[in-house]
Amino acid sequence: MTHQEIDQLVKSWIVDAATRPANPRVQQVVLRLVGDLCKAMEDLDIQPSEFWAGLEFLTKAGKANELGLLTPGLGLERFMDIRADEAEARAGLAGGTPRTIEGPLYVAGAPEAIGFARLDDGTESAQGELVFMQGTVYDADGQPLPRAKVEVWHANLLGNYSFFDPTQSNFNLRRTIYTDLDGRYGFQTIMPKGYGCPPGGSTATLLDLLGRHGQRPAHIHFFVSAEGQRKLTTQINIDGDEYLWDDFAFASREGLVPPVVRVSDPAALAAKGVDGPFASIDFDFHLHREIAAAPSADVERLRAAA
Ligand code: MBD
Ligand code: FE
Repeated sequence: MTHQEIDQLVKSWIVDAATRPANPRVQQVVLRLVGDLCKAMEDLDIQPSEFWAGLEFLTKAGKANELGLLTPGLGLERFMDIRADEAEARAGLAGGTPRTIEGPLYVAGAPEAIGFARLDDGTESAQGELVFMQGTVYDADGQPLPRAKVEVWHANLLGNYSFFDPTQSNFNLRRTIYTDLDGRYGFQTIMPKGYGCPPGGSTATLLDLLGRHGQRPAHIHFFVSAEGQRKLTTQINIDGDEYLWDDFAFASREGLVPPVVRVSDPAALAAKGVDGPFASIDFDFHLHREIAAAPSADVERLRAAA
């Protein structure tokens, strides 16, 4: 069949078959996606057994709650970031801390603190590297933002996230920190390890067929929000990780790899009240002011809430 014939046929199913007013946006999107799929089936001569294998793959991925993992793995979450960056540039917004993907592992409702929090529950203190991370949240004019909301979450030493990993305590390595009156936030935690897609899962199986790995470099996630500012979704990567520029989720970006400073000077340890060396990471967040000309940066999606 020609693409034109396919378009006509798909329109007859999706549009002409309607007997009641349709939701126009849903109709538009479904018409396009079904048409594009039929064209791919025709062009690639996709056989029925292949079609059903694909459907069964998605069914299994959905049942295992892996569609939110497949999305970054196929680059689609990165693609939405690229489009958001382009929309902001068209609206005249430039500079600011780069965004990068949320990923599937945020949990709402983390314990709140003002200024400073400890993220880890101490269970991995003996094996993990102690980390202090701190900085200031600024608006587009370079003014510090008091009481900005900094939501932070990261993996443990096994690359696993609390809630999704039921062996961890509630909200381990997750906090909501409001900046102090100088716009500063800070936290103590343990150095995360990189994440790997669950072995044997749908995402890992597909990546294997594509000749790809399913590893992420060690990273720390953030949502940063404040009154009148566009919500920032971002991450920092831990410098030196072997996957730093080889992330299966394509989320590494210039500007999101702050230096990690190793501190062992006795006076500096004493000032922190710790008895061993630690890693220190300074990182400031620069937000954009909210403007109507750019699509909302506050992305709606179903998120876990513990
Ligand atoms: C993660 O920790 C993550 O951040 C992403 C994007 C995908 C899988 C695991
Ligand atoms: Fe992550």
